[in-house]
Amino acid sequence: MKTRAAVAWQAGQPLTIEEVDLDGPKAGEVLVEIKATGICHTDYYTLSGADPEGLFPAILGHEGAGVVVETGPGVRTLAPGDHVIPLYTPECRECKFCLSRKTNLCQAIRTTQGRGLMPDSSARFSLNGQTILHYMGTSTFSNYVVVPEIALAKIRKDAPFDKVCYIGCGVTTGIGAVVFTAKVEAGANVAVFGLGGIGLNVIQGARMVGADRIIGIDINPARESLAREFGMTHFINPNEVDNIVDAVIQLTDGGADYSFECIGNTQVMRQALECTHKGWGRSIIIGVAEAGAEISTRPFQLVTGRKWEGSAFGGARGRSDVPKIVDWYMEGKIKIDPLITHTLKLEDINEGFRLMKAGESIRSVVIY
Ligand code: NAD
Ligand code: AHE
Ligand code: ZN
Repeated sequence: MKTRAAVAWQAGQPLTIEEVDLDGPKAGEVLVEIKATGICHTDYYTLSGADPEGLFPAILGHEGAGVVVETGPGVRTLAPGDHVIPLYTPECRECKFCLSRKTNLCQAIRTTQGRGLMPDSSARFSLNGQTILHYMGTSTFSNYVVVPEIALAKIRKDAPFDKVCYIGCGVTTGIGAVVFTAKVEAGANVAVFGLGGIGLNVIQGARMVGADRIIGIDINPARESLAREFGMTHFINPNEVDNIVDAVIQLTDGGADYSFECIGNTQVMRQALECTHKGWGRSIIIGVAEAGAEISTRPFQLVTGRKWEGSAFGGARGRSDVPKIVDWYMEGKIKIDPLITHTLKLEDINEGFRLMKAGESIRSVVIY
C-alpha cells in the first residue's frame, strides 16, 4: 500500500512529504493507522546528526497513537479496530530483561530496531525501490506503519488520539521517571532541570506523588507560569543566580532528595547531581546528550552518598503501564491538554521543529 510520510533524507535537512510504499505486516507484526503524533526533542536530536544511531533516509517520529488496521500471522493480543500507542521500548515479557523485573529495557528487538529495521532485518518502507528505514521501531511521522505486536500498547477507545499520543513518549518519560524510576516519596524535595515537554511532566509527577518543594530550573523565563500550573513551587533562572547548585541547596536545607536532568546538557547533569543531598540524594538523567559527550564530577560526590542514575521511557513497561497512564489522563489525575501548544498538519511538520528550537512550543502534535 501507499502511505503519506515525512521523510528525513539526511541529517540537518528539512523533512519532505512523500507517498511511500509500505509492505504489509509479516508474522508477529501489525499494520497501524497513525491518527496523531507528537514531535519530541529526540526526533530533532536524531535529525540534527547528533545521534550516533541516526540513520538516513528514515521516517522519524516515536510519539504516536492510532488504530489497528490489519494483523499478521500469529498476532494474538490485538485485532483490527483496537486503539494503540506504539512503543519504542517494547515489552515482550519473555527476554532476560523483562523477566528480571529490574528494568523496562526489553531487548527482544533492540538490535534490529537500532538499525532501522523490523525484527526479520528488513524494512517495510521504500520509495522508487529505495529502502527507507524505520526509526525507534515506531516511525510515527508516517500515516500508516507496521509495528511488532510486542511494541504496541492497547488503550481504551474513548481516549482522544491528539492528546494521548503524547503518552507515547513525553508524558510517560517525565511522570514515569518520578513514579517508576525514582519512586519519589511524599514530602520529598525535588529539583527539575529543564521545563520543556519532559520536565513539565516530571513536575506533574512530583506533585502527583505529594512531593514538598518542587523546584523548576530553566533559562527560558516563559516556562515559569505553566510550570507553576503543573505543581512547581519555586523557579530559578540559572542566569539570574551566581551558582545554581548553591541556590538549590539553600532552598532545600542541604540539597534536593531527587533531581532530574531533562535537557541533555552534560554540564547541567553535573549541577543536577551536585545539588542533591549528601548521604542520600539521587539524580536521574533523562536528557539525551550528543554523540561523544561525557559526564564528570568529583568521585567524592558519590563517595558521600549521592547516586547518579538514568531513566529511559520513564522506567515504564509499555504494554502494562501505558494503558494505566491513559486512564490517569481520562480520570483527570494528570493533565496533557495545556502542554500541547500547537497542532499541525503533516505538511507543516518542519514548522513544529522550528517552534521547538525557538522555545516557542512545549509540544506540537501532527494530526493526520
Ligand atoms: P524541550 O526542548 O522541550 O525542553 C528543554 C528545556 O530545557 C527547555 O525549556 C530549555 O529552555 C531548557 N534548557 C536548555 N538549556 C538549559 C540550561 N542550560 N539550563 C536550564 N534549562 C535549559 O525538550 P524535551 O522534549 O523536554 O526533551 C528534553 C530532553 O529529554 C531531550 O534531551 C530529549 O532528547 C530527552 N528525552 C529523553 C527521554 C528518555 O527516555 N530518557 C525521553 C524523551 C526525551
Ligand atoms: N540513540 C541514542 C540514544 C537515544 C536515547 O537515549 N533514547 C532513549 C529514548 S529518548 C525518547 O525521546 C531511550 O529509550 N534509550 C534506550 C534505548 O535503548 O535506546 C544514542 O546516544 O545512541
Ligand atoms: Zn521522545
